[in-house]
Order: sequence, then structure tokens, then C-alpha cells
Amino acid sequence: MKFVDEAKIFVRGGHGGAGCVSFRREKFVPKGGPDGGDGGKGGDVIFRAAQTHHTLLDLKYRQHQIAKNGGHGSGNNRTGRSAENLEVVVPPGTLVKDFETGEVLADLAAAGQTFVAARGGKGGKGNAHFKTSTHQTPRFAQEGMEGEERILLLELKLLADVGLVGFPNAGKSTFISRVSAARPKIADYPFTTLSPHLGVVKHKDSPAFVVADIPGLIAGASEGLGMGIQFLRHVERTRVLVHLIDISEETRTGAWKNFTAINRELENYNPQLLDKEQLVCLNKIDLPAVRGKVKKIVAQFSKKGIMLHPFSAATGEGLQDILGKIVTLLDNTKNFEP
Ligand SMILES: Nc1nc2c(ncn2[C@@H]2O[C@H](COP(=O)(O)OP(=O)(O)OP(=O)(O)O)[C@@H](O)[C@H]2O)c(=O)[nH]1
Ligand SMILES: [Mg+2]
Repeated sequence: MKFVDEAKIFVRGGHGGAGCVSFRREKFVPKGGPDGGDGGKGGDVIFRAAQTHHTLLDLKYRQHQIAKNGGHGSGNNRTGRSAENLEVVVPPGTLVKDFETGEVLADLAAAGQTFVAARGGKGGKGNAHFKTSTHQTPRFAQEGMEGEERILLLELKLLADVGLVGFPNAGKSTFISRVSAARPKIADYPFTTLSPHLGVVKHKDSPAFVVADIPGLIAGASEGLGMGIQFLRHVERTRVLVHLIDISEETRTGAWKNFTAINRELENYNPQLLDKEQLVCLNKIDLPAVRGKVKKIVAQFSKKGIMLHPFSAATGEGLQDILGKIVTLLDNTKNFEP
């Protein structure tokens, strides 16, 4: 299964500035000759891979990337100003393809790699260039060249930054559909989600991050019960786990047991999963039966040294706070290498 983020964008280099038609006019210098300067070069559009970006979300909002035009030449042999290049930052791992042909133009696998996506046009020559022994007064100059333009398809294989874990029905799919454009099926029966879904989340000004919604776990999952633990490999390389707890079905054993049961399955699968930052959240506090117990359960977790974050995926209460916490945890684990 492949998760890809895509963005179709239009790039154009800046046009070159026009050359200038001008003649030197000074006192005591009759027939001073042509002195029109050249136009400046248009800017290039350059992609650069950098760790600051994890998704292509920013580019979906800025689908036209157009570099500035070069300045026009002027008299007295002055060359027009060359335009600055337009740098577009993309996440490492971005594949650049020609939209029409599908040809791979660049693979910006590592941070720091660059690719010139569209060259700026050269500036036109001023009339000073066209003076010859037989043609002393050229009254023409070149236009600047047009900047290159093309439509590109950027593709990025997504790796999740955050994994959602919890029992079936805990509200994992509700959570991801609330905070991202992902729309997994949501229903009030266990094992609604049968395969992982990824969603790109943008919280305030922070860099976007990727959340993975995976099928629910149950006690014994590591021995193959329920959907099993086959999907845990999707959270193995995440930096943060968001653990959702649901106590609305009181036939279950209570929040703490619920929490430790899931952690046991994680540990059985791979003990290193427990080394990850885990944000523990109590969902469905909009239900009176849950709300009534929030204080007690938060205190119970706090005694064991765990901060519990109550929220409601349905109403959104407490959700912004959780996203803020996720951003902080991701920031703290920035240099983490999976
Ligand atoms: N009242 C209330 N119901 C919720 C909330 N979050 C989720 N639900 C409901 O809980 C049920 C299960 O939600 P899902 O998001 O499908 O749960 P899941 O964890 O993805 O479940 P699986 O895919 O089966 O593992 C659905 O009926 C949701 O509408 C909440 O905050 N409040
Ligand atoms: Mg689900």
C-alpha cells in the first residue's frame, strides 16, 4: 500500500528584460554612437528539498510559481537588473514529474538537493551590440527571451509522523476526519477501519504533519486476534503515538485497564513502540456518562505519572489543545531518525 501526497503546479521562469535602443548624447561628442544596454536575466524557479517541510500541502495552496522578470537595459550601456531566483521548498523525498508525459525529471531524495524547474529567459541585447562598420546607427534591440514554463506533478511518498492507536470504536477515524481531509469510514461497530488511512494536518503556523489512522487493536492482537497487529508497522516509524481511550461502553474495564491493555499489545509487537512519545487522550467527553468521570480518571492517570487529555472528536472540544501538544512533541523529536 502506498500513500502519496500530490500537487500539480505551474512553474514559469521570469522573462528576460528587453535590450535598449539608445545613442550617446553628450556635449562635444557628435554622433556618439549606440549605447543601449542589455536586458537582465529573468529569475529561475528552483526547487530545494528541506527538512522544514513534510508534505506538499503548502504547494496545494500556491499552485502557480512564477519567478520575477529581468529589468530592461537602459542608455549609457547600463545592463538591466537580473531577477532573483524563486526558491520553492519541498520535503525531501519529493519526485518531480512532467505532468503531461509523466517523465521523472528529478528525485529530490535528500535535504539540500535542488532542481531548476523553469529557467528564466535571457535578457535581450541592447543596440550597442549591433553596431558594425557598415551600420553605425542600429535602431533596434532584442526583446528578452521568455521564461520557460511547464506544468509539473510533484509526488511524495508519505511517512506518518503520528500514529493513532486504541481499541476499536475509540474514535480514531472520527479524529482523523476532524483534523485532516482524510475521510475513512466511521461507524459504531468495531473494526470499521480495515486498512490504514493517512491524513495531512495543518495546525496554525506549524509545518503540516501526517497522521495515520489504523485498525483498532484488542487484547490478544499480538497473537492474531481481531485485525491483529499487522498494521502496527505503519506506526513503527512515526515519532508520536496518540492513544485514544473510550470508556463510553461501560461493559469495558475502565480507562486505566484499557490503556495498559493497548500498551501491552504495542510492547508485544515491538518494545521500542513504548519508547515513543505517547499523547494519551480520553475521547467522547461530550457524552454525559463520560463527562461525569473525567475528573476522577484524569486524577487516576496523573497519580501514575501520565497526563490525560480529555476531548471530544465529535464536537471538537479540546481538539485544538491536542493538536498543539502534538506539534510540540513533534518539534521536540525533530532530529529523530526512524
Ligand atoms: N459521542 C461521541 N461519539 C464519538 C466520538 N468520537 C467517535 N464517536 C463515535 O464512535 C463510533 C466509532 O468511531 P470511529 O471513529 O469509527 O472509531 P475507530 O476508532 O476508528 O474504530 P475502528 O475503525 O473500528 O477501530 C462512531 O459511531 C463515532 O460516531 C465523540 O467524541 N463523541
Ligand atoms: Mg476506524
